[in-house]
Amino acid sequence: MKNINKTQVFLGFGGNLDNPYNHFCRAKQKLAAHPQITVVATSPLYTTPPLGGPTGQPDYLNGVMEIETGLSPANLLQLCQQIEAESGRIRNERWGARTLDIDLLIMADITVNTPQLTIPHPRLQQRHFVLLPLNDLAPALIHPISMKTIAALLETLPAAEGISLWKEEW
Ligand code: A4P
Ligand code: MG
Repeated sequence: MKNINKTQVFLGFGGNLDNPYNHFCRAKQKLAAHPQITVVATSPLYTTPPLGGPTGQPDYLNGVMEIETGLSPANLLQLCQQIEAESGRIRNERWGARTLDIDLLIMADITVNTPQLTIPHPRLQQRHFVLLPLNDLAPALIHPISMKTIAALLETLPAAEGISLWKEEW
């Protein structure tokens, strides 16, 4: 049986190189096959204009996945980074174009503040490309620091520009 000591986790997916949809699907298969992970749900996917980073990079594909896991935050980060590396991701500049980025957005009410890992993800409340798909999955989820729901955080942002629904299911 999978998952003794389950923690509910929301992972943010992003990518804008080399057909990111394929990388998302392969990453989902790898996560689902892991003995300590159950994939619970996936959000619709959105195309989103790049935020920050070098000018001229392609639009992103963004989505969110809900999982349950018995892995620690550090071990889950390590696994996500291994999956990113297997997708051919090369890290050269911050916020630069990438095949696959997997961020740990929220892990139940766990907070982590180490040089390698901050949970909840420190920028999630500023970003449509995170909050829109997270709101599709879990509008009533409470952010464990602001204590606001995802729906309430989304309402505080100005209207989204340039984001469009790309695919409902994956
Ligand atoms: N790290 C710390 N906390 C976390 C966490 N909660 N989840 C560390 C994942 N990683 C975390 O990340 C840099 C380091 O952050 C990691 O080594 C890890 O130890 P990275 O994935 O190597 O690089 P990055 O993603 O470029 O950096 P960063 O600062 O995490 O960027 P963001 O904030 O994730 O933003 N525009 C659109 N439209 N869509 C996007 O998906 N993504 C970014 C990246 C910028 N613009 C975007 C998008
Ligand atoms: Mg990242």
